[in-house]
Order: sequence, then C-alpha cells, then structure tokens
Amino acid sequence: MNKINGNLKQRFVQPEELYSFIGKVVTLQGSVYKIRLMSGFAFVILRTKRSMVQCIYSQEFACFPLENIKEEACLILTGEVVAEERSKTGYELRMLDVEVLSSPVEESPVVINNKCMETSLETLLDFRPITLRNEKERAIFKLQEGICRGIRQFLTAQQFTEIHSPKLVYAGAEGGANIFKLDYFGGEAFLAQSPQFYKQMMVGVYERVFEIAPVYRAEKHDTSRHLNEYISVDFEMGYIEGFEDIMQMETKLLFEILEFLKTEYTFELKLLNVKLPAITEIPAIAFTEAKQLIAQEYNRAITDLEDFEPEEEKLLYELIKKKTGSEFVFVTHYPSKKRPFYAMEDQENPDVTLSFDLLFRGLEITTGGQRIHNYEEQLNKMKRRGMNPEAFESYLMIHKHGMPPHGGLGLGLERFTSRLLEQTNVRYSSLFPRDMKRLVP
Ligand code: AMO
Repeated sequence: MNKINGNLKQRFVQPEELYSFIGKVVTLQGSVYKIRLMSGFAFVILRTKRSMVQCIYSQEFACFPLENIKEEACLILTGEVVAEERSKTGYELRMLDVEVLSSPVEESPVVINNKCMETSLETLLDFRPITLRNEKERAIFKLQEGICRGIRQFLTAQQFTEIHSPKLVYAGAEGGANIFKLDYFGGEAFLAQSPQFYKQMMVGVYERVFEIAPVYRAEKHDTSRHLNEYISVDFEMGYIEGFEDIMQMETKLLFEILEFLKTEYTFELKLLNVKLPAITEIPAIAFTEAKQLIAQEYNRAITDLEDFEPEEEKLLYELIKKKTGSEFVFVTHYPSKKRPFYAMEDQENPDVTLSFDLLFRGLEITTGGQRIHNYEEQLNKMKRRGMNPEAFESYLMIHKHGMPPHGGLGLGLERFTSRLLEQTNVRYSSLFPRDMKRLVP
C-alpha cells in the first residue's frame, strides 16, 4: 500500500532562485510565452508562476530542433544558467533539452504575448482563459491577490475574525429591485446582495469580523462600474463610539494595503506602472455640503437631492484633490431615504444617516456606517418603511438578544483595483466578469 506523507517532491528549480544557479545546469517547468527568431538563434520566453524567464535557443547547445516547441507549449526544460547583463534579470537560460508535456492544437485566436493586449474589451473577455496569460493581464490579478492578502494581514492583526456567510438567502439586505430570485426546492430564495445581516449577527459572536466573498446584484444597466457578481470586502465591528471609528479603521486599512503592495508586489506595481495614491489623512465632507460645493464651484444646478450623479463624483474628486491633494474623500451623512433600513439615523437630524461613502479617484468604492442596535428602534424603522418585521425574525434576534453599538463597511474589490490601476472599466479588474450579456467564460 502506498503511504502519503505530505512531502511533495520539489523536482525543479524555482524561477526566483535561478540567480543563485549561474554556471549550473538546472531543470524547470513552464509554458512557452514567446519565441523570437533572431539570426542564428532564438529567444524563448518561458512563463512561470510569477515571472518570465529569458531562454536562448541555439543549435550549438540544444539537442532538439526548435520546431519541437510551440508558443503555449508546456515544458520541462533543462538548461544552463548563464550571466547576461542585457537580460532584465541579469541571467538567461541556455536551452539544452526539453520534454514537451503538451502542445497547442490550434493557433491562438488572439495575440497574447505582446507587451499589452491590443484588443477590445469584448475580445479580451471572450477569450479570457487565454488572454489572462498575458504578462500584464495576469499581473492585475496578482495585485488583486496582494490587496486581499494585505486586508487579511491587517484585519487579522486588529483581531477581526474571518467568516464565510451564506450566499443563498431568504431575504435581501440592501433593498431595491436588484436582487436575483431563484427557485429553492419549490420555494423562493435569493442570491445575497451583501453579507450585511450575517456580519452583524457575527458581531454578537466575535465582536469584530470580516469577509471577502462574491455578492450578487441584478443590475439591469450596462455601465463601466457595475457588475452582476462582484467581490465584496466587508468588515463589521462592535463597541464603536460612532461611525467615524469605521472611517478611521478603513483609512488605516487602505494605508496598510498599499504598504503591503509596496513590499510584496513591487514586480507587478512596476510592470503595470501603478501610481499609488498617498494616504495620510482622508478628508471627510457631509453629503449636502459636498453637493453645494460642487454646484457652486462648477456652476451646476442640483437635480438629484438624494444621491450623486456619476459626473458629480468626478467633479468632487477634482475639487478635493485641488484643495487637499487627496485622491480619496469620505462623504458622510447620506439622506436616510437612500440608505437601507438597518442604517442608524442622526439623532439631531433623522433625515440623514450616520453613514458614509468613500470615493477614490472619482468613484464610490465603499459604503459604510453605524447600524441600529436597539430592538425597538429597528422595529419602528421597519414599520415606518412598510416592511414586515416577521419576515426578518432571524435577523431581529440579534437586536432582541443584546447587541453592542456597531458598524462596518463594504468595499467593492474590483472597483478598488480598477481605480488603483486607473482603468476605464471595472471589468478589467474582474477575472471572469458577469454582466447582463456575459455568463461565459
Ligand atoms: P453598497 O450596496 O453600497 O453597500 O455596496 C458596497 C460597495 O460595493 C461596490 N458595489 C459594486 N461593485 C461592482 N458592481 C456593482 N453592481 C456594485 N454594487 C456595489 C461598491 C460599493 O461602494 N451592506 C452595504 C455595505 C455596508 O454598509 O457595510 C452595501 O452592500 O464599491
């Protein structure tokens, strides 16, 4: 009988260690990213887990014909590491022998090995399984991984517990019509619009919780900032003094994410030429004040009293950047009418909530605020809104059975990534975007 002892054999050299093997013959694995024919030799670029390895093919050293390898073939390659000043890494691999593990059976429908993908967003997404192999395309999602690792590292250090809440739910938390309904064994269920109810429930258990998971919005409009499935970064914390505590925590979180990227993801930051924003302090402005400021400075009429128009978000960004240098701005005290039933109202002015949005480079990336923790207060607000409290019995258990003052936020991972990289469409930062027209791949 075989016994599995957990020791995965490391058969090959890791590309990151190649530098220490100069002068030695090594074996490594990877895919052929690009073959560039020169006179008398060829450059073969090998795509490995994170980096590209420059290899040289020459009949002088190789014991196989170049025709044996094609772009996108998967190889086990044996070669000699030689110092080479002109290579970006300071070395290259002189190809000696290969074992071809698999070879493509069709020509690629789209060129993926140029510096940037020179194609439309549609084509980029249609052929996602292969276009993601482009060096810059995959770097976007490596950076996104870095953002999530930074979040986990910071929040864990702040004693938040990571949770996983259900995505099949009995009711929507965010209101509105953008909820996916499904048949659940003959009954009705929904896809979670957010982990709102569950993260609040879990504050009663752990005091501080967070979750990074997909959520679903049946948005029927096709815009550059809406997806039907996106990754929501949520945290929720108890024993807060006010919603300002949440903004403080988010500011520190963003600062720490950027610091983490600077140390762990320099390769991708450089490759994608990312201009990281400076974060020391983030200005905060009340919603009505922001509306008036935009109207005054840009001589615009205020048409929507309860929300920002996308254009206003961009103008506010310009204005705040000019005045303070910050690329982020918190907008606080949103009108109660526009916020969900769980949002706490300002005691002094119940028309507004103790809530905020964070705008980054002209786009809303976060919504957060303080929640109602008092049972009567929550019940009354639901009744005022014509909701049936009985339908929310399991949620209201937390209010009935003691909850600390608490609040939290939800940050759209794709929106944040996309603004960080200054992309024109949030889909560029979604691995396999879901929108009204796209369910494949
Ligand atoms: P909200 O509905 O504002 O708040 O969503 C929070 C953040 O999620 C992102 N987002 C989206 N990203 C891509 N496509 C969409 N269709 C989309 N909709 C929202 C945005 C937004 O700021 N429960 C509250 C959060 C909280 O108070 O804790 C909520 O979900 O970046």
